[in-house]
Amino acid sequence: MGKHVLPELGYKYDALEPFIDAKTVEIHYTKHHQAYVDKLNLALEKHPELFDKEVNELIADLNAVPEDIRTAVRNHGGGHSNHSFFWKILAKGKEFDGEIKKQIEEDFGSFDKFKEAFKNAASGLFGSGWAWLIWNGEKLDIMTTANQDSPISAGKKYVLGLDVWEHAYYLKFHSKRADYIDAFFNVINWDEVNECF
Ligand code: MN3
Repeated sequence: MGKHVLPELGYKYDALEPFIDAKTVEIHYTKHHQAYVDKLNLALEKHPELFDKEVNELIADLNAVPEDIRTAVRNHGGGHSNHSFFWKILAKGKEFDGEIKKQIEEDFGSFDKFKEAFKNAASGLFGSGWAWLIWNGEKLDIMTTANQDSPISAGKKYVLGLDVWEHAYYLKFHSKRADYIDAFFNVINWDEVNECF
């Protein structure tokens, strides 16, 4: 498949305003995400046969990645994969509906209880990382990962994820991660989450 490239964002930088500001989306996408792509490609040049694999294949089995680039693939491959998913599940004005709504209400009791649990996990995560809604085939659950680690590397399937690195919110929200998490709940693309689910 060749070198990894930044995926299409699919919307304008200001599409998530006022919840997530245009400048943050622009820098996050064109600088941070691009850097993960570039550094992943740089690492893979040492083992060019690995360019045949999709990024999610690489991070699904990190032990199969040569030791000299394993950490780079974990960090930058994880970063590329996580952000590619993250952009897809953001949109304004999507209704909370469908199968995911039923499952969230079944597993958490109500949307508000789910939101509270997700928010607690995301705001309580020490340092940089991600909060995830995981589907194990029977039940939804919340987990967090540090840095750019992906649940895929732990054999888990996610349907929703939130980047809680400071670069995702600091321009607008400064140190108020909880406010950023509240804002995120206004721009979840539930259509896409239902697709993943
Ligand atoms: Mn990020």
